[in-house]
Amino acid sequence: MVEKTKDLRGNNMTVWSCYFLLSGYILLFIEVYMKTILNVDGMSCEHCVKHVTEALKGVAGVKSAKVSLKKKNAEVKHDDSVSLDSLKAAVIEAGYSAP
Ligand SMILES: [Cu+2]
Repeated sequence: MVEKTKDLRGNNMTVWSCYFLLSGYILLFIEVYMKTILNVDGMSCEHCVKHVTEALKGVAGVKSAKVSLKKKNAEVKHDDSVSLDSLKAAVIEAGYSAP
C-alpha cells in the first residue's frame, strides 16, 4: 500500500512538470512571434489571395500569412526583424496596394 501511494505521487509529479514545460513553450511562442494586420487592396479572387500570401511568406522573418479577400487584409505572424514597411513593400511588389 505504501509503495503504491509513492508511485502515484511520483506520477503526479511527472504530469505537473510536463504541464509547466508545455506552458513555458507557449509563453516562448507568444514572445517570439509578433502579429501584424495590414490592409490589402486590389484583390478580386482566390488567385490574388494566393499571390499576396506567397509574396508575404517570401519576406524573410515571416512565419505565416493569412490573407482575407472579404476583409481586404492580411494577418501576418513574424519575428521582430520584420517591419510593416517591408510587408507593405511585398504586397505592392506583387501588384496590389497596401493602404
Ligand atoms: Cu484575382
